[in-house]
Amino acid sequence: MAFSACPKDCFDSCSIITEHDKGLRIRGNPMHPITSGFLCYKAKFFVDAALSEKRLKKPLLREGKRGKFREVTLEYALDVVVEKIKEIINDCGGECILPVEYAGNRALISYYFPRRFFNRIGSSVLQHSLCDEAGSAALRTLLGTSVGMDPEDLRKMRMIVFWGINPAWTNVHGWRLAKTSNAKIYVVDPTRTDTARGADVHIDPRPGTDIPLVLSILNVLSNYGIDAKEIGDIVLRYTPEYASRITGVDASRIRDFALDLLNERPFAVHIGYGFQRNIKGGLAVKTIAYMMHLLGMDGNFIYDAKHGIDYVYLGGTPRGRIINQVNLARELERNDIRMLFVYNTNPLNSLPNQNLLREVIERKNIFMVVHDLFLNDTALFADVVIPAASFFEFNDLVDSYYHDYIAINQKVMDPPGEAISNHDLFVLLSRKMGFREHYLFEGEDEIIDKVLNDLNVNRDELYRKGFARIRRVRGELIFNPEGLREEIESYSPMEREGYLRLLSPTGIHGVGSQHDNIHGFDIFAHMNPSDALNLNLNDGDRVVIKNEYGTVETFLKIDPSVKIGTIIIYRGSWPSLHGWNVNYLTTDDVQEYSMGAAMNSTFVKVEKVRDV
Ligand SMILES: Nc1nc2c(c(=O)[nH]1)N[C@H]1C(S)=C(S)[C@@H](COP(=O)(O)OP(=O)(O)OC[C@H]3O[C@@H](n4cnc5c(=O)[nH]c(N)nc54)[C@H](O)[C@@H]3O)O[C@H]1N2
Ligand SMILES: Nc1nc2c(c(=O)[nH]1)N[C@H]1C(S)=C(S)[C@@H](COP(=O)(O)OP(=O)(O)OC[C@H]3O[C@@H](n4cnc5c(=O)[nH]c(N)nc54)[C@H](O)[C@@H]3O)O[C@H]1N2
Ligand code: SF4
Ligand SMILES: [Mo]
Repeated sequence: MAFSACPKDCFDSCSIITEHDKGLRIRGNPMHPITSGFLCYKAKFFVDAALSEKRLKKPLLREGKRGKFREVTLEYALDVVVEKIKEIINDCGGECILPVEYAGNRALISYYFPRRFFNRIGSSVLQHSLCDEAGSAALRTLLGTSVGMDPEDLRKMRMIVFWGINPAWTNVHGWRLAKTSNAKIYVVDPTRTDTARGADVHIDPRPGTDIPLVLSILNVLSNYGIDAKEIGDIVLRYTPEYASRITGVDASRIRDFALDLLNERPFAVHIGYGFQRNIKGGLAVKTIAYMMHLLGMDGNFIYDAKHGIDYVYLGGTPRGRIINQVNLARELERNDIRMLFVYNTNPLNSLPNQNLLREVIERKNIFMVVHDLFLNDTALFADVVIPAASFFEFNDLVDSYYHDYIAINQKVMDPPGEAISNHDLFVLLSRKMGFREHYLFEGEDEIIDKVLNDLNVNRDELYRKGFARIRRVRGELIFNPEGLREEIESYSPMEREGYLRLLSPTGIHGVGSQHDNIHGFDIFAHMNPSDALNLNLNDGDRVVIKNEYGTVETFLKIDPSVKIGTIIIYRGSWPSLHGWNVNYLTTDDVQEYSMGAAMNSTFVKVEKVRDV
């Protein structure tokens, strides 16, 4: 028996008990206060994925057209990569190389160690902006921090609001915490998700109208001594009746919500990542936090968590120029990046505006190195593919952006064939580059010990239980409403005549794009019955969905849980398996905060495919 720690990009960071004497079996660590002895739906596929015949075992070298390869040895593949890196550095400098990485594996060594290599060669640096970054930046401007409360304190709340998040699917242990508390549960989400169904009250604003919703709550609260003086007389305009026309939420329900926020204190708000991926998403997060401040609840949001981990030690200090992630295609168009080195992410799936991204990489003949476990869409586009290890195949530590535990991940088997962990890959690359610095060769165990020492974690306890509690670092909240009034004045709801708003939330089956190749994702276009009636569409119809970014074809599912005027296609399905995914339609426009993602501000037309 050993302890694994789930390194997927997920709030819960579960501690896992792994049996590996007869086959490989996993279960949730019963001692862990958050994991509580169970794993999520998608964890069923971790073992299948790790043992899958589809795993990459040998490096591949492109031969001719993209997608055509021959197998080579790891030694040879790394020689090709190092030669190319040296050539590019000589010709145009380290900044012409861009590591494209994200949270496919967010264990500390796997995530940070490769950065030491890229800092050493002076590469460009990817500015993460695809997930929660706009909301984080917005919170920092208002409160000085995006680090929220310890979710275990949810048990002490009288009311819990899940605002634009679907924890019944995306944060199952947080959902359990709420459901086993005595708190009244509110959900604010245009979609009638499983979370909304399980809540006491579901408020369903039109997407992108959370700001007027909050302003109308403040309008109601102004009658009860809550004075939103920092934003002047704006709240006077937002009577519940006025806001109801923008949000689609009945005025009486807005009033009830406002009074519950006033009377059911202390309350907590788990501010979702999903809903802030919209053009004014960061500002929406900030407006919610402002409302919480006025109610004296500003410490009670959940968004990020930090624990005094020394990231500079783990990854070094980046010095290169910064390239934004969300609109990578446009960045590549206007600069001289000649190599993308991809690991821990699947950009030819997860980034918006896929048509442009693929076209630019092709047109500019950008050399792509891809380190992954599977031959996914990004790997299919690569010049060199290097097989990666699964989390059963290396030692690491996993922290959490949600709770206050760090967990140990122990190696229980060797990677198949020549598959190699992130740590070991970059050690080999450093050696081949002729580098000498000790930090490029530091071993997994040495790094683990250093991190544990810094965090004051007792090593024996960690290896006995699988996890240890660490201290949340948040500091004082420093309230700064400067500019908020002007920002709110600049808000106007987005609409497009004749179009539906496309939401691309998280499905239940996988994490990001992981595992569509193992068991298949939901690839339907989900539509409310009333929109289907208007458009003369029936369940199961083949439909074409299009806008200025692209055109896709799929089947329609009539789904009353979808808000009128919107359409839902879940994110993450593999274009190479289905010919498309939702990011062939999504906008790569960015928000003001952090140049953050705004995929949920996409509009599409839907028509029936005519038989020919
Ligand atoms: N339309 C739309 N698009 C979205 C979103 C949306 O809401 N709508 N959400 C966005 C969000 S929130 C996120 S976080 C991103 C996620 O998007 P990505 O960052 O692309 O995450 P994944 O799709 O999970 O891909 C992670 C990849 O890392 C690989 N991997 C796993 N472990 C390892 C390892 O140890 N080493 C290496 N080298 N590779 C490994 C996996 O096999 C997988 O191919 O997607 C974004 N895309
Ligand atoms: N099963 C599973 N769990 C995961 C992941 C996974 O891939 N699979 N990925 C992890 C990652 S990377 C992330 S970022 C999180 C994401 O976790 P969530 O934040 O739960 O993500 P989403 O499902 O994208 O969005 C949540 C909800 O936002 C709603 N929404 C969209 N627009 C608006 C709006 O304008 N206002 C309001 N109020 N709501 C809106 C959508 O209807 C959706 O139900 O989940 C993590 N957990
Ligand atoms: S994906 Fe999330 S809930 Fe599922 S096992 Fe991993 S950390 Fe736990
Ligand atoms: Mo994310």
